[in-house]
Amino acid sequence: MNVITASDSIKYARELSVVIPTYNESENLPILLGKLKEVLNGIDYEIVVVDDDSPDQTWKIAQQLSNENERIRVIRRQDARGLSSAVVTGMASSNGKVISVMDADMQHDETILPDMYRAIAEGRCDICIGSREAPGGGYGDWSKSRRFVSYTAKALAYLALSTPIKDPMSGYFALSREYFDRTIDRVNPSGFKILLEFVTRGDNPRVEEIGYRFRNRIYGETKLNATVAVEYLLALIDLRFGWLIPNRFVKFGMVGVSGSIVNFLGFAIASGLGVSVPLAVFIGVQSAIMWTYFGNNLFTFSPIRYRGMSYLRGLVLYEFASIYGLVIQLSVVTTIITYWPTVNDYLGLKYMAYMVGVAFAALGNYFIHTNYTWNRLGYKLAMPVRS
Ligand SMILES: Nc1nc2c(ncn2[C@@H]2O[C@H](COP(=O)(O)OP(=O)(O)O)[C@@H](O)[C@H]2O)c(=O)[nH]1
Ligand SMILES: [Mg+2]
Repeated sequence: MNVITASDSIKYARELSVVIPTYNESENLPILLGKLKEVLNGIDYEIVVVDDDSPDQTWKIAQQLSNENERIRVIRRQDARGLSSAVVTGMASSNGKVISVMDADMQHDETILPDMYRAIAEGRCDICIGSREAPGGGYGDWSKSRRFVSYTAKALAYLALSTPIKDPMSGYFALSREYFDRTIDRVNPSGFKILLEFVTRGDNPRVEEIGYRFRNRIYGETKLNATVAVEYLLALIDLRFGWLIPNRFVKFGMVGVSGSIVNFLGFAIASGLGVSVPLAVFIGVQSAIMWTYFGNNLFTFSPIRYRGMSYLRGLVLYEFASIYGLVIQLSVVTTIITYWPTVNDYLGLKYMAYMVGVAFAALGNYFIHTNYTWNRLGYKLAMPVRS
C-alpha cells in the first residue's frame, strides 16, 4: 500500500517558497508583497515572513496580511535575533521545492524571481543568485566608498574561498530543496552571509547568476553597522579554517592582540610620567587585563557574558586565571633560553623566544578561560568546544 504521510504532503506542497526576513520593515513589506503577487502569478508559491519581534510591529502587519492571503505565513521570533538565523528558520519551516530568500526593503528586484525559480525548477542549477555583477546587473547609485568596501569583501572571499562567484555578497538567492536538505546540517546559522555558507559548505553546487539592478531603500533603514566588517572576516576564517580553529579562539586572539597594544601603551604612558619601571610594567599589564577582560566578555564569550553585579566577580576570576598564562610564558621562555643559550646573544632570537612564549600563554589562557573563567555551567575541564 502506498502510504502518504502528512509530512510528505506538506513538504512538497508548493513549487516555490519565498523567505523574507524582516526587522522594522512595516512600510516596505505590504508594498513588496503586493509586487510579488503580480510577478509570481502562475507559480504556486508561499511567502514566509520571519520577523524578530520588530518594535515597529512588522509582524502584526504581516499577520493581518496573512489573514487575507493564505499564501502568506508569519513567524514571529521573540527569543532570537539575527539575519542569518532568521533566514535559516524560515527555510527550515518552508515547504516549496524551490526555496528563495529576499530582503523586504525592495532593494532586490522581484521581477527576476520567476527566472531564478525556473533556473532551479528546470534543473539547470542548485543555487541561483540574484547578482549585481552578472549581465544586466548593477549597484544603482552606490557611493565610491561603498563600492570599494563591496569590492574588497568580494576579493577577500575569492582569496579565502577561491569561489568563482561574481556576487558572493548577495542576500538574494534561491536553492533547490534537495540541495538545502543535504547542506543545512553543515551551515552555521550565525554565519555572516548565509549565501556564502550554502555555497561553501556544500558539495560543489552548480551555481547560476542572474543580473539585477540593486535599488535604493526608500523606507526604513539598513540594519548593517560597523561590526559587520569584523563579522565578515570571522565568517571567512570560519569557512576556511573552521575545522581547525574554533571561531571563539580567533576572537580571543583578536582581543589578545589589541591587549598587547594596550599593555605597551600603559607601560609607555606610565614611564613617561616618571613612574619606576616595575610599577610601569604592572600598570601596563593591569590595563591589558582590564581591557581584554572587557573585550573577551563582550565579544568572545558574548552569549555567556558576565553582566551587572557579576561583572566584577568575573574580573577577579580572570585575574587569577591570567596568572596561569604568565606562568606558562615564563616557563617556555626560560626553557628555551636554558636549552639554547645562544638565544641570549641575539636580540632577534630573544624576541622570537618571547613570542613563542606568548603563543603558548595564549593557548593556555584560552583553555583556562573557556573551562574556568567563563565556564558558568560548571563543566569538568574539557577540551574547548567550538562556539
Ligand atoms: N528577522 C530579521 N531580519 C533582519 C535582521 N536584520 C536585518 N533583517 C532584514 O534583512 C533584510 C536585509 O537587511 P538590510 O538592513 O536591508 O541589509 P542591507 O540590505 O545589507 O543594508 C531586510 O529585510 C531586513 O529587514 C534581523 O536581525 N532579523
Ligand atoms: Mg537591504
